[in-house]
Amino acid sequence: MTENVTEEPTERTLVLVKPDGVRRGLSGEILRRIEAKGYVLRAVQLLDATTDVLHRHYAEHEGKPFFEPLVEFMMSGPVLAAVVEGEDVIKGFRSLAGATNPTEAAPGTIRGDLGRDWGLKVQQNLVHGSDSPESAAREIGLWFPGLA
Ligand code: IDP
Repeated sequence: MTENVTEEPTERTLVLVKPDGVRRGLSGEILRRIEAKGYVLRAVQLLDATTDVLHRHYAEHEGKPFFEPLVEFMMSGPVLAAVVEGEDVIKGFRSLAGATNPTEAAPGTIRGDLGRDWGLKVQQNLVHGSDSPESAAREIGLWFPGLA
């Protein structure tokens, strides 16, 4: 007798360690938390983000007061981009990351434990994680154009 097991395809998300995280030497700690949770790193690269990629990445925020300062901040130093794989990883990584504002992020989360509110126009909140399967596909294509 054969078991009828249907396997869900594994989900992928796009994670960024923003320039504040790279600058503060937290990339390793952030990747450690991702791997400790059981997620798999499929691709990782350190790069200087271009204005074109950032305008497309943050297109939904265009026109908001923090948009241009955010793009400028994201170009203030190297960014670590990663494709992370695992079951429900899109939702799961956002749980690991915590709330957008580091002051409000719960202890135990990346932003809650390691982030702080610098009182600037942009929340320097260490990480980005895709918010839906559609965003993940779009963002992975943007940051890793060669990845199948
Ligand atoms: P998320 O990164 O938690 O998904 P989003 O609302 O998608 O949050 O915003 C993208 C990024 O824009 C945030 O991570 C943060 O760096 C910045 N941001 C969002 N809202 C504000 C704001 O009200 N003031 C300043 N910066 C903001």
